[in-house]
Amino acid sequence: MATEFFADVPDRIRYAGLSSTDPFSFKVYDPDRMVLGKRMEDQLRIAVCLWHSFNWPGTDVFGSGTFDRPWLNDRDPMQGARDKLAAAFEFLEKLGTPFFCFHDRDVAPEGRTFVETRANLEAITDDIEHRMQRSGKRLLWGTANLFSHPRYAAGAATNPDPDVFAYAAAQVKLMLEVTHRLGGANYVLWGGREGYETLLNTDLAREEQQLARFLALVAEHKARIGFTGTLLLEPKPQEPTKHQYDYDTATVSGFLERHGLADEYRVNIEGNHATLAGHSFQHEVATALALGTFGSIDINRGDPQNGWDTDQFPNSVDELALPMYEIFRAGGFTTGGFNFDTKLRRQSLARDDLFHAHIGGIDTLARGLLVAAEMIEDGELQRRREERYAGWSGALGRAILDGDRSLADLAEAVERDGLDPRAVSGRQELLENVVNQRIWSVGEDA
Ligand code: XLS
Ligand code: NI
Ligand code: NI
Repeated sequence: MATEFFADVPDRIRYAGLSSTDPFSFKVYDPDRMVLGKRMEDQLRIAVCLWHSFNWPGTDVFGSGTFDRPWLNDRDPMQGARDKLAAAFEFLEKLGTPFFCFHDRDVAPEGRTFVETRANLEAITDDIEHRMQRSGKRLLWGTANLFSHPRYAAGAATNPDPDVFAYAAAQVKLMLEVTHRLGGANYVLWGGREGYETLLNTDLAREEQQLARFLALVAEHKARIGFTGTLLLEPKPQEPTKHQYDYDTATVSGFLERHGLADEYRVNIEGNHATLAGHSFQHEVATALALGTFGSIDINRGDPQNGWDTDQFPNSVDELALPMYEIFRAGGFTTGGFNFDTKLRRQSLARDDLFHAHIGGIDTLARGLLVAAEMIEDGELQRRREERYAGWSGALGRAILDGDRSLADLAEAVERDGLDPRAVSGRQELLENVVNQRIWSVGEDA
């Protein structure tokens, strides 16, 4: 495919400001604008995903693909893979964002044997490497697809058959090496089928041990090859399995502690997975930060009217302002970033729809960042939160936390000092007003 695929899209999507009427321009995302001491581009670290955006034909459970993705129908799958990369890099260069993410199977087809599959991936990796060198694009993370092929129907690491465990290990070893070779900033493991359909045929304790062993092997191999990126687990409560083991951030963090893996892994939090787990996106981010496991974000949203992973592009600053406040008040990303793990709607079948979706999502993130920065810089939320806990800096609070008071000591103090604490206002509505005021006022200057 020598010709441009997105021929109707300008060579570069540029910042044009809120008054621009050009749909192929950013209204808020201004890569060089300094926010909280860094360029906006370096704060947001935006990635495009090669699965939903380039390897998915727009199928749903009732119907076939609607999208115009000619490379998916090539009779020579390696030629199709190369054309797909050409289109993806054209997209990345025109969009102008720095990163991309992919699974092994997004970029290279399976062969008849594992040896052939490996050769395919290695050949395509050469191609990716050249394209990265030419374009300056970087790999936010790589991952292995351990869920699509029928061999993984009963899980990968948690499969009842150790041969499947071995196969998954071979696949992750290779993809970790590819990610290392391409200078990936992270490596992700999403436990797509690490879970169960029915407890009638499932040994929970055994499967937990298998999963822990697998993750320990991955961490060992990471050290062996000298990969310095971060290993990330991506929590999700269900879908495709009825119940997935990596249910949410708290579950994953507990699992890591239990198996001595807490220093090796962090989490990749996905907006829509948070809501599927019955949490808010802010809750998942805040929990990861509180537990010291925050790593990266798959940015998307669900639909409040249904309960599955609709992977829609983010479009609400109101929804993103608070999760972003959590991330940036904690200092922002280190190796992580915002990966657009997002799907177009099945009717969005024009080639340029992929641009409009990303442009809108990126502008929403940019605006969310500005709101978060405002809330961090003016410090009102932080000050009010600190005031709420001020008692813990006093003599009694410190003595309790330092372990200097027993239950009996405390009971004695209550009687001796006549303690009679009264409830104080949590000020929720006032705090919500503070947030809304920032959401409404940021950008007024633009
Ligand atoms: C699926 C997951 C998947 C991971 C990568 O729900 O979000 O896309 O991010 O395997
Ligand atoms: Ni994801
Ligand atoms: Ni998802």
